[in-house]
Amino acid sequence: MDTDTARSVLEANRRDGYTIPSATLYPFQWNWDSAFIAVGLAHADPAAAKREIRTLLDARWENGMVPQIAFWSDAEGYFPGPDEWRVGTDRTVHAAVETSGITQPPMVVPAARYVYEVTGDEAFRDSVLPDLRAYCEWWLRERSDDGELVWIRHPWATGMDDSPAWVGPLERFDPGEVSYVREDRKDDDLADQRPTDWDYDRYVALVRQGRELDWDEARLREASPFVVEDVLTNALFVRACESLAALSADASDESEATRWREQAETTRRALSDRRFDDERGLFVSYDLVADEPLPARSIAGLVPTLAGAPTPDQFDRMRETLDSFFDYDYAVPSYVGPEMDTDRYWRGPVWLNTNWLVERGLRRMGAETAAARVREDSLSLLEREGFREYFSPETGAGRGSDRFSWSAALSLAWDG
Ligand code: 2M8
Repeated sequence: MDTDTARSVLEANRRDGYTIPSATLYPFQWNWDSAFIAVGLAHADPAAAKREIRTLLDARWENGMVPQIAFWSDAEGYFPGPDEWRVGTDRTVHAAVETSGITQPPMVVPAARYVYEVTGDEAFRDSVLPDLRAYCEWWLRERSDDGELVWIRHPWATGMDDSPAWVGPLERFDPGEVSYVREDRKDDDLADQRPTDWDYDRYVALVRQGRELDWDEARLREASPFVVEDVLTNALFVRACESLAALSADASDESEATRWREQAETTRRALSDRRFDDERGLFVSYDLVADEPLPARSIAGLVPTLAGAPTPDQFDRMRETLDSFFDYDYAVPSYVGPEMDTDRYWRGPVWLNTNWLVERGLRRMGAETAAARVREDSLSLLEREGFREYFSPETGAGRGSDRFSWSAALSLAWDG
């Protein structure tokens, strides 16, 4: 793997204390992107890795939420920018910087632990622990009905924006007339690789509902047509709680360590007891508005392996399902099933970040051969196509933007 090029991509995308995902599509700090970037930088440039996490946590809202986007620089020409989100009435009520009004999967907590384990920097650990704790507390306080599983209220918050798993709840709601100008498809070549207008109308309508209700979680829980217990978010929440427990124990805070270890166990068990689809052989998300599961063969359903959630019987079933994901030249497609589109965003292409999560998950379950396949396919895609945003599982062709940060960063982590 070309580590010099990977480093140069990350350096070119670096801004003041953080790294943008892509210079052509995403020119601000993104939540889980920064987490994956920090994992890669932990090896190549530990000081930059620590800064990446610190800057992201500096964007945290007063209530503990770490936002999906922190607009540290001028957002003119980006849609939806701060004028659309209007976070807080005077726009700075919630945080030190303008942000979006949603979060993303809590990868920042395991990433902070990873960076700490590589660097051993206790000052870093002590600086981030209060923010990480506030974030996990926020999930439980604002985003859980039962103290077991957590929910999200926007497809963008899942990180897997146009996954076919979200079609059910999005279909049930009429966004009405939404007028806006998309900035993400100015490059015509991307039209077939980005989410459709049908999806975008609904994304924008949900943003406008959020700002009308002033991002009040209790009111949004009642009013939002999209309230989903996403299995990937919950798996990362388990990892977040485990990571918080490990960092707290390391800082000799035994009561916090016990508390988060227990929470990890509670959420892990709820995933296993309530979110495993035996017929499909993987975990499936749940629509809390319609009160029904969202059965889809999405890669999200494999990520609970990373939380150690499947029982041995469940994992035996998952091995059969894995075959349908491995039945492509390049593993692991983000979705397999009737709505698969091997070139379009989260509807089928292979992504490096979800591959990284699944590879580590399979390893946790002892499935070394399957894990090795995921790692090898990931590295050969990068070798073939460079640091593209996503790849066709059929042909391996690179898709989306080029010089994409987490692809570069994770190649360093796989190397390190
Ligand atoms: C994509 O999502 C953004 C909105 O957050 C977009 O489509 O504009 C997703 O791939 C998401 O997972 C990722 O964090 C983000 C930035 O790379 O892009």
